[in-house]
Amino acid sequence: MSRVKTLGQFIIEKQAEFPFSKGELSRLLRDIGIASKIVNREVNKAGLADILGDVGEINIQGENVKKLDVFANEQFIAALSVGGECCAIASEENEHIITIDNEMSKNAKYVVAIDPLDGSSNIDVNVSVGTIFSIYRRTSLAGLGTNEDFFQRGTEQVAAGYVIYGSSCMMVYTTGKGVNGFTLDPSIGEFCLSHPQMKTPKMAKTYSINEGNYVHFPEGVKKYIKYCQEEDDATNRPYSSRYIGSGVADIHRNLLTGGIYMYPTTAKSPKGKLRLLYECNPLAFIIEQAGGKATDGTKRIMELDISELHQRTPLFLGSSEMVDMAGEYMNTYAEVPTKND
Ligand code: AHM
Ligand code: MG
Repeated sequence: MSRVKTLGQFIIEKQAEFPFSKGELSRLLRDIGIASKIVNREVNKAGLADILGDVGEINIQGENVKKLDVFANEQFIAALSVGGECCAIASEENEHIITIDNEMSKNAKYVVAIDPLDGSSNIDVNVSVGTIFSIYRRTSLAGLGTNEDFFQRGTEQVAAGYVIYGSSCMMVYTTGKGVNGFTLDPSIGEFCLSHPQMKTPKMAKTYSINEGNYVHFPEGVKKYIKYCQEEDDATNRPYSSRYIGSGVADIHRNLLTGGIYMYPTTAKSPKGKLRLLYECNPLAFIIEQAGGKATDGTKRIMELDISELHQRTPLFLGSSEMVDMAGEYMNTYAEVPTKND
């Protein structure tokens, strides 16, 4: 008897726990899993661009070679459009929502927000990238999905997850009952349950932030970084700095081993860089379900109001005691103006 449990089997088992469930959410998760396998296949070929053809060229199969983030966006939109469970998609790649105008989807229950390829500046250098997704129940009654369907707090998420295209490909998701991770076994083409009920340590010694922006950070962040760097045996400091610039990869590492990821306000991004709808809320849902925390420095990410699809927010996410400590620094130095030191 095989002890391997595939993503498909796991989803069906979970669905059976809800006797009145019609399986729409299960099918939606399955569709996202299928699209991510196709994206993974292309990400794995990224280094072969010179052989297979550069972006904009016609490759040896006679196909137009597309940028991977465009390709990923198209794959997820296609997968979500045919399933009939989703009536609208909000994507980082599209200014406006994409409504799915067919008979089945018009009355679908769910909307999906997605960052199809996060960390895309890392593709050309063979560093892990990821997909982030978030699923809400629509608030409009029927017909085409609307912007308002997406203007819900993160606490209303029905499910959220990410896929990391790394040294192995993993899908990590939650439906609000813990977090489970599945690793793609390329030999059978299936995501297999490898990390059941993931928990993140409450305290750790890794901080992740783009310190190149240091001079423009709020005073509280500067002081917290200095705290992380001080020598103190009792609290295991100095901490280690780990930042690769691919949010899913940095956050996945910190989820497994503990740590804090920060993207505060900077001069270039005075409201923060990351997007609330399809980056921060889903990542916050996952980290909270794993026992961690996510704030904008003071307020819980999942309780922030949203009025724009591409709204940005600062993000402090990870081990609960580290996020609390960073929040204390933010509070203490809230009134101090940022100075270039
Ligand atoms: P993207 O969605 O355009 O890829 O931007 C999001 C990414 C995150 O994955 C990453 O943590 C961050 O932006 C890196 O930004 P920076 O290069 O400013 O440090
Ligand atoms: Mg992104």
